Amino acid sequence: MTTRTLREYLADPKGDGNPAPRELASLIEAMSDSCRTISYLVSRGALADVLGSAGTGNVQGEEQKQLDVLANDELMAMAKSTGVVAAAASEEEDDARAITPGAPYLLLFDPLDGSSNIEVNVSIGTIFSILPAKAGENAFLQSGRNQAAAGYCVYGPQTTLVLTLGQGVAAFTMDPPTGQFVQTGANIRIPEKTKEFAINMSNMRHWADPVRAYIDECLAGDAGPRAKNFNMRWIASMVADVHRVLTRGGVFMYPWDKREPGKPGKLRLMYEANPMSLLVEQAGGRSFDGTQQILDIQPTGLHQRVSVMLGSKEEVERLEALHSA
Ligand code: AHM
Ligand code: MG
Repeated sequence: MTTRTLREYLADPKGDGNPAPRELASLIEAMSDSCRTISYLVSRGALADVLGSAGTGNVQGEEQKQLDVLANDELMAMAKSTGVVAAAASEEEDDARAITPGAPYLLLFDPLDGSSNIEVNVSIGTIFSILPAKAGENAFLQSGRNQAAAGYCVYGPQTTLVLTLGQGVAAFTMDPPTGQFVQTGANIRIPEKTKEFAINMSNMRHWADPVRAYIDECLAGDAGPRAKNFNMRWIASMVADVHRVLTRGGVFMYPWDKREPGKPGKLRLMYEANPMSLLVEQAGGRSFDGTQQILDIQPTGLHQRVSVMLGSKEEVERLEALHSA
């Protein structure tokens, strides 16, 4: 395995001698610096007195944890310090913030995904999406295909940054003694076939028929139409569940359900589903919202929600077939 640092990777990501665009590389490096800071806070937990509620709510009506707020503040300060972010948007803030007029990029993030896992010491992460800057109040409402880069950092047994610049997926593990992100994965590919699904089964009675049909097929095992036994995992941190899918295959779902029929799903398009979908597609997988590929969605709102089914190609294609039956 290569021992390139993230900086060395960004100097030649395709191995053809050409560096990533300079301002994009500086933003991604700054993002990795913030992830190191957040990782440190997460790892100290109660010792740093950062666990528990912040006593506030976000635009989604969700309770904010202290770490949600600290991670958000860290990333907003970073966006300002780089000088290459025209505006930034966060799951934790109602509106996008104007940062550096005329700068080339828009930055979107979920500062700490999987917040319900903070207190129980289970993996959580930061998800980010970088779009080219545009003028006007709808500058952020670009389809996921426009992303210049996307990635996440998972704070688990290791702190791992997974990144795409739109030409393959690479992974970098933070080396605690030095704080350096060192490349530990190149050209990551999701296995096309899999026997593992991830969905919150407690919502089964609320699912739409095609999702129910798909899970019924999986549960039927080798006697059923899929003729194989499936395993199930649900971490309840999208970052950690998607990291497993990228690592060993599988399908991750948070589909629309009947609990609140007017709500398209739980997860957010711009800073959760889009960056994860770009990573998954770049790794040879697919991502679907029940109607179309997630990256093809024309966004209508910064915090819009979306139904998510993503991962191994064969499984997502089966879900697509069931949705068009
Ligand atoms: P969050 O951004 O408020 O943390 O919510 C998103 C998380 C995802 O990481 C995860 O897949 C999902 O919510 C878990 O939801 P549930 O608790 O319904 O299983
Ligand atoms: Mg979140």
